[in-house]
Amino acid sequence: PKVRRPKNFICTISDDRGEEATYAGYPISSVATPDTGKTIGDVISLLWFKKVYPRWAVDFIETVIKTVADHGPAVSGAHNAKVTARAGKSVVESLVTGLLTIGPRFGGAIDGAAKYFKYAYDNELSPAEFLAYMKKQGIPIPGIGHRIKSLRNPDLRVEGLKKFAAEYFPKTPLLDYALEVEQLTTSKKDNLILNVDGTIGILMVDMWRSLGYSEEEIDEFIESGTLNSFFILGRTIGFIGHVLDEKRLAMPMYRHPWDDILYDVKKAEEI
Ligand code: Q5B
Repeated sequence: PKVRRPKNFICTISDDRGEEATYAGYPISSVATPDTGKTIGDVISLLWFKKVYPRWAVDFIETVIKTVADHGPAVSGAHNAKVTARAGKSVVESLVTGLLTIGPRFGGAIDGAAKYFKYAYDNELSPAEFLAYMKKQGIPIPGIGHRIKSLRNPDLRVEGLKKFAAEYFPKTPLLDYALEVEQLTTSKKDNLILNVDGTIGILMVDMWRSLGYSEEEIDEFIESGTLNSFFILGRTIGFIGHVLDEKRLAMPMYRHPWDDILYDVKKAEEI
């Protein structure tokens, strides 16, 4: 009898053994060229979710990627990537230093926003109860707050995402709840808006629910970091742009000016 050799790796998303490699069963040629009508959103739905998503969901994914592609040179990740490029490092080395800043404060609050807002909504916490719950957790509410955006200086990316959802999503109960929370947080401080990370995380949950995913499947997406991956993928476009910009401009090595550092060094005591 044939004895199957145990495999060291399993792959459930793509296959390169035939004449043409496939993405979740679809030959690359059937999604790659413009005549197929398929976009990066379709490729993501195949390779990340192994499903053919309806147009509105594919378009939403694509909108998210385009929305987060860059937010200027001053943000943590772009700054790191630029400094690294100016130290003479390669594109990939500079890129990863930018990517490594993505986390709970910068760009990587998408998973956390989905997790905590979903928890609050599912457990029917009022916005005030949710704020009290988060205070007990001892962490800022992921998806709330921005360094430069506020009620007076609204984030038009967020407005764009909300407009898309209002037009194309079957329903947006979690976003509606998050906007109630935002009313309360902005009444305390006007930059405690629902930010771009929060809007993406929350709308992705609304999207997956409308697509018929189970709560367990959605929780698994959140726990595995799927949501932050949208920011990682999109912002990679911008970081590469900044790195190429540095190389094109042949900028010299960066050194931070002394007058922008508070030196507060005391002579170490002997012990
Ligand atoms: N407070 C984003 O803080 C920021 C609070 C809060 C309750 C909150 C902060 C935060 C959660 C993480 C999050 C994604 C660090 C942001 C992004 C992409 C980006 C970036 C870009 C791009 C900003 C001052 C006072 C304190 C705090 C209270 C602040 N946030 N309370 N829940 N969430 N948010 N990150 O302004 O009483 O004075 O002690 O951690 O969602 O990353 O463009 O820059 O595309 O690249 O520095 O858009 O909100 O203020 O931290 O000094 O706090 O507000 O407790 O209260 P700030 P802090 P108090 S989008």
